Amino acid sequence: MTKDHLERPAGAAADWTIPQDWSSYTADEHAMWDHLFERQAAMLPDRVVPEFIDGLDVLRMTKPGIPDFDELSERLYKATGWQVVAVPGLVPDRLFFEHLANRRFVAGRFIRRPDQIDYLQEPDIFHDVFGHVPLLANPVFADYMQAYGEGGLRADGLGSIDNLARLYWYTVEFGLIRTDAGMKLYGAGIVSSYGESVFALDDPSPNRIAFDLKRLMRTRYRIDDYQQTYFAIDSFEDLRKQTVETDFAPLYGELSSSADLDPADVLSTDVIHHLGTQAYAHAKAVA
Ligand code: HBI
Ligand code: FE
Repeated sequence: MTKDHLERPAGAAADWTIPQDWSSYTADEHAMWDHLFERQAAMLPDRVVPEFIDGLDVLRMTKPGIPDFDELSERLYKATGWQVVAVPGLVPDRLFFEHLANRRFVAGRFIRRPDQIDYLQEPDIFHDVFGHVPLLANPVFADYMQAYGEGGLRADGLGSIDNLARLYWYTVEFGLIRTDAGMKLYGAGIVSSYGESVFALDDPSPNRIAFDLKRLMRTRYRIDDYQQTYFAIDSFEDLRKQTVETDFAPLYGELSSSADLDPADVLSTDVIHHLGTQAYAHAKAVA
C-alpha cells in the first residue's frame, strides 16, 4: 500500500515531522509500552535474529517507558549515523524515501489504545520504534535502509514504486533470516506482533521461501492479516549485496511484462524451506 496523496496535518513541518513532546505521555501510555515490550521481550530471544537483541542493548531500549527520541537518536547516531524523528502517521512515499535516504527513520508518536493491543491499521510508536529501530543500530542493515530510500526516489521516477514497496514489505516488515541456529525473525511487522512472531516461524500454514529479488517484487502482499508467504534471506550482507549492488531499472522493465503473483503462489523455481498448508488463510476465507 503506497501513499502518494496524503494531506499534511496542521502543525507538521514541511517534511511532516512533529515534536515528539515526550513529557506529555501519560502513565497509562508508558504502561502500555511496558506491557507490549515485556510480552515481546519474553518471547523473542530464541526467535529473533541476535542483531535485534544487540540493538535493544546498544540503544538502551530495555529501560522502562516510551523511549525519548532525542535520547534514542543520540545513541543511534553514534552507532550508525541514523536518527528517529516523529511524524503524525503515514507520510507520502517521496517524503518517506527522502527521510530514509538521509538516515532519518520516521516514527509515529502515538501508542495504541487498550482495545488495539493485538491489531491496529496505522503504525504506532511500538511498531515503529520497537519493531524497526533496533536493527538500525546494525551497520549493514542501516546501509540497506538508506539504499532503500535512495532506490525509492529512483523507483518513483520510473513509475515502479509498487514493485519496490514489495521489497520493503517482504524484508524490512516481514523478513525471515537463516542463521546457524536455524530460521529467525527480523521483520518489524513480525517482531512487533505477538501473534505473528509465533505464526511466521512455527505455524505450518505459510510458505517459507528463499529470498529472490525479482520473484519477490512480483508478489502481492496482504495488509489485512498474517502473510501467506515469508521470504528468508541468508544474511544481512547477502541482502545488501543483492539489492544495493543491483541496478533495478532493467528489473522493473522485465517486471512490467510479467504477471503479478498471488501471496500464496509457489513456483517450480522457488527454493522452498517450508511448503505452507495455507490452512490458516483458508479457514479465514471460509469464516
Ligand atoms: N509513512 N510513517 C510512515 N511509515 C511507513 O512505513 C511508510 C510511510 N509512507 C509510505 C510507506 N511507508 C510505504 O508505502 C513506502 O515504502 C512505499
Ligand atoms: Fe513498519
